[in-house]
Amino acid sequence: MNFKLIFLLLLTTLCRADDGYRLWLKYDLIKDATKRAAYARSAQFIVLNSTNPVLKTAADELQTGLQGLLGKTVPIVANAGGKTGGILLTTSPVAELTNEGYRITGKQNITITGKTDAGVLYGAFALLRHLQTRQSIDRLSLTSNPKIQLRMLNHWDNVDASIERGYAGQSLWKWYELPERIDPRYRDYARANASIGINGTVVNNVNASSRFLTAEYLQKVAALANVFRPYGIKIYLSIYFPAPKTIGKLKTADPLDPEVNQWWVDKANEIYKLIPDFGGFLVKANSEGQPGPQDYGRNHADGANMLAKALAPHNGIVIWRAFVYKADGISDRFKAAYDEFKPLDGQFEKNVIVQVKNGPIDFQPREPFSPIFGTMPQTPLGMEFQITQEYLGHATHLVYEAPLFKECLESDTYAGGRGSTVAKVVDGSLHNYKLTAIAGVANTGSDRNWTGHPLTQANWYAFGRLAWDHTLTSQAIANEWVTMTLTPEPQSVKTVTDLLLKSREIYVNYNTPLGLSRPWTGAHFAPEPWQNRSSRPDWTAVYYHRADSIGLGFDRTVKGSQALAQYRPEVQKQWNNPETCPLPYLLWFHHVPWTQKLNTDRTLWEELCTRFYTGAESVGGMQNEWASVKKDIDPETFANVAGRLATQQKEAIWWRDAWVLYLQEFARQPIPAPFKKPDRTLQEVKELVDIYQLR
Ligand code: GCV
Repeated sequence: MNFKLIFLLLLTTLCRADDGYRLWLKYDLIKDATKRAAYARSAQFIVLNSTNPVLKTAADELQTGLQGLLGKTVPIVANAGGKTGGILLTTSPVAELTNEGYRITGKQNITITGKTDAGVLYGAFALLRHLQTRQSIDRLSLTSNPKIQLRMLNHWDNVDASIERGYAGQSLWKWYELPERIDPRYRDYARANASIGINGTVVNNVNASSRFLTAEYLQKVAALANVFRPYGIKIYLSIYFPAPKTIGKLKTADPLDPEVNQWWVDKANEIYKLIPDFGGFLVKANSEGQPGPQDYGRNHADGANMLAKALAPHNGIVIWRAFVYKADGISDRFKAAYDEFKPLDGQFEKNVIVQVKNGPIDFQPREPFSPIFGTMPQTPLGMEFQITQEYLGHATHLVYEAPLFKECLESDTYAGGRGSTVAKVVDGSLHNYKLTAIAGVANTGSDRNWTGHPLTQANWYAFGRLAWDHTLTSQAIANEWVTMTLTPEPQSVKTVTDLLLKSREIYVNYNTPLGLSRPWTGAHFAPEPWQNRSSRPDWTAVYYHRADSIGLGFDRTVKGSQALAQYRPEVQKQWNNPETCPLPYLLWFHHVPWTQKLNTDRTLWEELCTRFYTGAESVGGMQNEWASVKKDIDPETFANVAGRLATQQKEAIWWRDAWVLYLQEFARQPIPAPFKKPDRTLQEVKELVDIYQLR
């Protein structure tokens, strides 16, 4: 190849716009030559003396990363041959390590030790992260163990490639091409997950199709499992509870029926023949129209235990969701899950975990923690967060979710006295759970950059990092992600990190401040606080905010629905009194008069207006901050984010106008100075919303 051609190739590579596909695993050359040389001295070769597939992945990943960062070849060798300056990968039963933990030590020679092969893989990615974030490798001594055993993504992906609540294209899984054609993207998906410690994935929607349990589809699932295995990731399936009827042609799916039990035993045997390390089943039952054990007069434990017994001989588990609510319209939906599950504490088989959404309703921009956490000491409870932005502006609005996840994890349940955080329930330390799990409903899709909005890759990343270690700060995670994904330039890293950190609060302010919730149209996108008609009362907006001539908010105290009684007395004590209830949760628990003075020295009406207006205005601030980092960001990514922020700005004002104009009809007060009356009418806002509902 002549010199001119090489130069042109290099130029094309350097000028190529970044399409976001490489996520945080970019491994671009470290520009600082001194730093690069320092790293290179300890990374001249990788030593791996094993054919174990996961260890091999660790070595390959390390090699790819190092070669990119250092701009030189880094060979993988079977032994160091007496040379120094290499990275040794090894498994060893080190006392301070749990199964998947790792230890990285050394100076001239670096050793990555795991108790298991997966531990080495996570250690390899940790070392790469260390270099990607330009940290010193002098006297390396990093030890880390995951705090939660099962760290999973839940995909709400359907057989037809659509994704329920997905905003980044179609499903990643091409069911019609599997098992023969393996899309290279499956492996890249596994790499990304392994790099942040995710070790399980449920590939199909909880509103499940029985198709996935047929022999035909199990072949396809097995093909995916084969791709994920070398990355330490187990595959799980959501199941359709009446599958014994739809596939097995039985007359019933009653969990106490012997034939039904046998059908599940046979099905489990069939699955494990194809996928020996199959993780287990995720189940949505008797929820939002999905069938379940209650259809046969049985309870959730009966249903879960039947499946658990079929999976137990293979070490599989059942993840049974607690997202349930009845359509009686009388009781408060807030209370439904607790009412159904609390009485079943201790009645589940050992290999069952009950998966609980972070809040009692449904992934709202801000919810108090679900009262189930801390009240079922004898039943392992897993956490379900939503990474996809169903109620967070889809893929248009920027909401960095680590602060949302942390707010819930750090909430005090008082289950074992002060300091009994939700995190301690979920990581098992409070009740000594033998099984621990955390799941995130994925925001991935077929869009080239995986998540639609380039900056919300950070939410996938943050979920994984917190699943591994919930004590990490939102700031540290954002900092890592920005440095690895967007730019290592310190000033821009700081600016974008700050922008991410404030984004959730800004969204809450213009969208659902002070504890408002669920003011959405059916697609959970446009504002519709006036919506008062639906097939069930708790699918209307007015059910939640309860605006009237006196005030606003849902009274859940003893005078109201009494949902507060589901929390421990210490929590009740703080939240029961509107004077001491934290403002972010105020309208979740109290019907507050419009003229009530809050501790901000403003009345409820003034405070609401202040939040709607300043929230919407702050999006402009985010636009300016983004503009200030332009020089350090890839042009394609920069323009993509700038465009989305501009849409967000427009829609934030839309949200503000919808709320203030609607609520003003109840509050009957002027918009307080210095804010100006919206320059459109409520009718005009409603017409705009109608457009979004046209067929
Ligand atoms: C998968 C909410 C969502 C549904 C989702 C459900 C659930 O109601 O809007 O799309 O269904 O939660 O978590 O099961």
